[in-house]
Amino acid sequence: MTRRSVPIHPAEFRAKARRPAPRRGPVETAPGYGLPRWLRVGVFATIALVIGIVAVNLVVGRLQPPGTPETGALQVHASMDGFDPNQLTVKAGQTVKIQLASMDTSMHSDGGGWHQFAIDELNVNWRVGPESSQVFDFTAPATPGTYTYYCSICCGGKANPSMQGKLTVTA
Ligand SMILES: [Cu+2]
Repeated sequence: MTRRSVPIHPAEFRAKARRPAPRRGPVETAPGYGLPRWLRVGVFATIALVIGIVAVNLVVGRLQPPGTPETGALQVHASMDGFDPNQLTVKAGQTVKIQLASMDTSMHSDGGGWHQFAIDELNVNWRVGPESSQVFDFTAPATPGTYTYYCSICCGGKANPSMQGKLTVTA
C-alpha cells in the first residue's frame, strides 16, 4: 500500500484547506522593509541630518541681515516679531538714511515676507521684499517731536503694537 492511497482524515483535510494565506500586513508593506537594519538606520540619520541643517539655516538666516549693511545708514530690521530697533532718534532737519531689511522669507502667508516702514506725518512709505534690504532716506522735520512708524502689511497691521516704533526728532 502506497502513502497516496491512504485516505486523508476529514479533520486534517479541513485544517489544510483553512490554512490562511500568507499575511501582507503593514510591516511587510512598509517602505524600507527588507532593507538591512544598518541601511534603514543610515537613511533615517541622513533625513534627520538634512532636516537639522535646514532648521539651523532658517534660524541663522533670521539673525543675519539680508544684504550688506550700508555705512551711514540706520539699520532697521522688520520681521513678524516687529521692528528692531523700535526706537530711533534723529536730529531735526537731518537727512536720515535708513536701511530697511525684511528678515522674513516669502513662505510667510501673512504678507509674503514683505514689510513696510511708514510715517504718515512725514510722507514716508517704504516697502521691502522678503529677505532683502533697501536704503531709503528722508529729511527729518525742523521741529522736534515724536512720530510713529509702522507696518500695515502683516499681522494686524498698524494696530499691532509690535509692528510699530517711535521716531524721536531732537533739536
Ligand atoms: Cu510687517
